[in-house]
Amino acid sequence: MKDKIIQKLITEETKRQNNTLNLIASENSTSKDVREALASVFTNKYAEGYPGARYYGGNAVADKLEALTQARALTLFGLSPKKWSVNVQPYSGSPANLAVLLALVPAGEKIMGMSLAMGGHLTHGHKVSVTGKLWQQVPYGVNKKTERIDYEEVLEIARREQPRIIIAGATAYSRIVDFKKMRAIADAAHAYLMVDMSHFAGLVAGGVYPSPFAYADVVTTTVHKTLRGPRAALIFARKFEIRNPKSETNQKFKTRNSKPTIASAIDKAVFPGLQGGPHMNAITAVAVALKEAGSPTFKKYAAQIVKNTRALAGELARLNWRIISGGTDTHLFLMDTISQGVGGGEASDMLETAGIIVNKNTIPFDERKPTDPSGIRIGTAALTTRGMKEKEMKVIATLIDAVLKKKMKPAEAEKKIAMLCKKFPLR
Ligand code: DSN
Repeated sequence: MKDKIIQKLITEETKRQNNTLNLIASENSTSKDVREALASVFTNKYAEGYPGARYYGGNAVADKLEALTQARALTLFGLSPKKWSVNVQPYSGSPANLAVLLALVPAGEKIMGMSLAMGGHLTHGHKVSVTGKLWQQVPYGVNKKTERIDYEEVLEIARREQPRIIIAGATAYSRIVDFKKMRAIADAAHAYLMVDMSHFAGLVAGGVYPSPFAYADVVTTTVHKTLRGPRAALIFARKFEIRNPKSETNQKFKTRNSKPTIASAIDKAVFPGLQGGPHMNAITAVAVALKEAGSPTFKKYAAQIVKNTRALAGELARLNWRIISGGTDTHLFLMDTISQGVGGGEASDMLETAGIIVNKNTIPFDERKPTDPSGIRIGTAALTTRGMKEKEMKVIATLIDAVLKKKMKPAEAEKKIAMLCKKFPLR
């Protein structure tokens, strides 16, 4: 690279990623093929519109690429193109979620999502997000005792509030969501069911987390978490007519010759509603990642993620750390640090000094501020990509424990971590 300053920063970041243990639950490390696709000449192309209906010339190859990506996405999750459509253009998870809401819920109406404080995502209607400004969030959370979703309570809220859409999925919830129950709740409230599977999409693809597709009307996902692709998102939508076609929003999407479907309304909300030209290089890399995620090795990878998370959480629990909800079914868990006298922010900083990267996180019913919450979130997808297994997870739990309880100097921990990292280099 001619730009030496940028080259230096890339080298520095490569070193940082190689020499630290990444336990951030929403991150992963992509294959060389994914990165090669991202850096391809598709970055040069404007392709506003959809395959076969573009606003610029020169899109014959882009059309093939986008159609192939759509086909790979449907195949990966076992979906029939007769029943499901997929939009592969969202720049990332937040615009994907926003596009669904713009397509299906008139502004000002109620949307029901898990509250941020309980593990939900900002774009599920939190007040600081545009989704909480354009719509009214009806939040649900977890039971104080079990720290798991209380479906009876969710049903009660949905019946009372009658939201237009219910969003299942979270960013800091370690348990399997019961999609069948969420569907029954949505039906009882005459609401759409949207599942945001961003965090666990790779686990669904790998067959170690239940698929939401039998129950949801719409499924959104980012591609860069457990799915191990580039930063991008997908929206899967059922090809049925949207309900309440008399509402203003829905009329907007009605075309002269065809009745609006959920899928067509969402396509229009993505482009031209919300975005301009799709990032064709990102879509190229999505296609590569989707193929990788359909391989037998990816199935093993997904299963290993869950084993690793359970091993890490189990060992930390044995060392007397409180794991929220008592464990995990997925790639992540929340750990209460304040009960051992360490704030989440402080814990994250202490671990980073030793070379362990996590994020501070609120825990359910947190009494502290989100800027300095009571816990940390830990995920194993990135370390599993490096080839680490249960044995390494136990070592890492011991190191986390030693650093947080100040039984080991950060410099000593750093040395041990550097050795571990060297044994498991990034791809
Ligand atoms: N920021 C992501 C996460 O960490 O879960 C979600 O957008």
